[in-house]
Amino acid sequence: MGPRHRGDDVKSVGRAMANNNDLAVLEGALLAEIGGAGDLRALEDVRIAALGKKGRVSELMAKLGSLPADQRKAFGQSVNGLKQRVSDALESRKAELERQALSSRLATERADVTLPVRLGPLQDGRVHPVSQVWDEVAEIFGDMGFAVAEGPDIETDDLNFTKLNIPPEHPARQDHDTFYFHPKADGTRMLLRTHTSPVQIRTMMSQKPPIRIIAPGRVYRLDSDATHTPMFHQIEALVIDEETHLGHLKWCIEEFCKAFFEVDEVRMRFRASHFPFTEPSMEVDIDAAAIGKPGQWLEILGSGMVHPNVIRNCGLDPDKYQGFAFGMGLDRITMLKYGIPDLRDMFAADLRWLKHFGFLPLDVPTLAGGLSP
Ligand code: 2NL
Repeated sequence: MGPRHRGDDVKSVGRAMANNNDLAVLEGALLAEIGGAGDLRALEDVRIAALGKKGRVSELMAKLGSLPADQRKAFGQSVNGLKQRVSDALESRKAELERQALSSRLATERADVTLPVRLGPLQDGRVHPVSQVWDEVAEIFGDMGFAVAEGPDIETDDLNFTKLNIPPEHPARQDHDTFYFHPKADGTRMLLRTHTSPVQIRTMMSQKPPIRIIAPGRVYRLDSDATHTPMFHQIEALVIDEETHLGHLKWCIEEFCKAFFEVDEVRMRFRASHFPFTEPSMEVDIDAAAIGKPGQWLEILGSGMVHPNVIRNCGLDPDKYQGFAFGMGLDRITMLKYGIPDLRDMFAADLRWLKHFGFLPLDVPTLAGGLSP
């Protein structure tokens, strides 16, 4: 619609003044343009050209004043009627174009919410097997009512050794191959904890029984060969109450082993052992059938009833309270469960190894959803 047409209309109105035929022609033309507008922008252009301040319908209204008085009313009514019908046509065409735009968007931007999660950047990252097993173990013991306790990696001699019934001259101190810091001015020596037991000591010193905790964490020993790294991961468990006994310990360990290795039965063997902080003490082996290799025993943890001296050292009455504790190497049970052959690869930060043995971030272990993917 060019300006030439517009001029013609105005001229014709000026000439014939109230020619209803002219109005009908204009209405037909406008309705055709509205029907022909292919999108919302084109339709808006049509609206402005018709009903805008300088639009063709508005200009007709402006001519009203120049008409003879007897024609004004009828002409005004005709133009208003035209204006109303053009507005209605614009409205309904607009609604139709909006419907079309929406359905074409819905057709092209379809989302199938039943598709598996697309990981995007998460695709490349992997959770370290030890982190995965850490979470698995926390899930199993959490289900049995244990809380997770954590403590500092840098500890005092007292909490790491003395309170655990390992006095200064005790030979077990040598067994632990401890990393010591330089002595402080007051003579005390800090160290890198050699086990997570100080976490349990702290718990016994600050909480009243019943106590049910696991303490996972990094531990350090001055030792490095094919089966030892100077930093490794341990998880210890502690239960203290008034009547906790060896039967509870055996049940708890058996339930853990079945849940962890995801088997219905596990054959176990308890061997007498010795730790300064437990009496009696037992090492626990499981039948390797649990990992698909029947016919061998696998040592998986050390355990025992907490020594009365340890309970007393933490300010609790050993005549009132008793309980059990056990400790195992997280790295070792990780290697056993997931068939990882070499300990030293575990901390080599080799991305190819991590891609092979690692877990997807969304494979969070839960008892309900299955512990391992
Ligand atoms: C092993 C043995 C063990 C404990 C850890 C413990 C902690 C407190 C009191 C008594 Cl506070 N015991 N922990 C007990 C027995 C064994 O670990 O071979 N770990 C790899």
